[in-house]
Amino acid sequence: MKSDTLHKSKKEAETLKQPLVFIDGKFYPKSEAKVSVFDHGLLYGDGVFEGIRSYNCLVFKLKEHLVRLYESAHTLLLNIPLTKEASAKAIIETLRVNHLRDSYVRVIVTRGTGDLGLDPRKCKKPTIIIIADKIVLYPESLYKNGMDIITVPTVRNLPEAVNPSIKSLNYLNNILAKIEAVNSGYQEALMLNADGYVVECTGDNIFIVKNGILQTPPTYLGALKGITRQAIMDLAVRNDIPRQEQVLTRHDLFNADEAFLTGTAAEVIPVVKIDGRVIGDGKPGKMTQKLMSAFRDSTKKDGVKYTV
Ligand code: PXG
Repeated sequence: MKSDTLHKSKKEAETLKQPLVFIDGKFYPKSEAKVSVFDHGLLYGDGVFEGIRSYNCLVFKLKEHLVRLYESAHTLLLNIPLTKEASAKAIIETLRVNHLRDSYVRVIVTRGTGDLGLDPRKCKKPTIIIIADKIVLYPESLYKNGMDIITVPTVRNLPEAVNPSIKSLNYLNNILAKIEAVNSGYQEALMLNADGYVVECTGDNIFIVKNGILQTPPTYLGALKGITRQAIMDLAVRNDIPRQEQVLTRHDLFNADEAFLTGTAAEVIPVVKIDGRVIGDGKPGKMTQKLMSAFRDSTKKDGVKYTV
């Protein structure tokens, strides 16, 4: 009996130390945070998600992330049973209960529990999950020295099939590309569309600098409308940097003066080699460094404040 009690209190203590995960309005310790095996998010990847960062108690671009989440869900005819305001409150509450000043928040909305069979009408209520944790995607040295990336054979999903603007739970297209890069000894994959134009990487948008002009592929070619991508475009405006959306080929990339990737998880990371071709002088470029620093400054100032 005694050891049972001891065991229980030890377990309780361990449970208390765990991160708390929001599921459908309640908080559960990580080990208890579970969804049904009949959830269509698991069975079919039927759902949407967002990755959001907070910096020193400021949630970066919260409104923009929520707009994209609700737009992705709208296209899937997935009715999120919370207003955007209520979702924002739930995100902030998740950060607060976990006492996280700097965090990576994953918001997931699945079609919900149904049965076997694709028909989404079987799922009566979407599942809403919010995880607040930390994420370190790449080592600091890559931010200092730049990345070496490779083009992979898997092309980005056709916008006419699964539009890459939908941030859906179905990330196999990106995962296949990531596997191909990793199998070849690279950390990140450059993805082309079915016409051979550059679109993006597996979890990041791509930019180049050519003759002082900042360029990124238009999203209609098949890229996600990245929130960090837009933040960089806005910073370019504020810093009088000429910028444009431009259809780009690998040749354009190989002959760029600078290149970098942007994403919530990766933030802004320089690229110094693509498919063995050295970009510029092989070091993170001046404009890249300027934008990296402007981006870092903006994460310290812009955002929705919370207290822990
Ligand atoms: N393209 C794709 C395909 C993405 O998944 C971005 C671009 C950048 O978008 P934002 O809005 O974040 O600037 C993303 C988002 C990961 C991870 O673990 C990556 C993303 C999201 C969540 C997790 O690598 N990238």
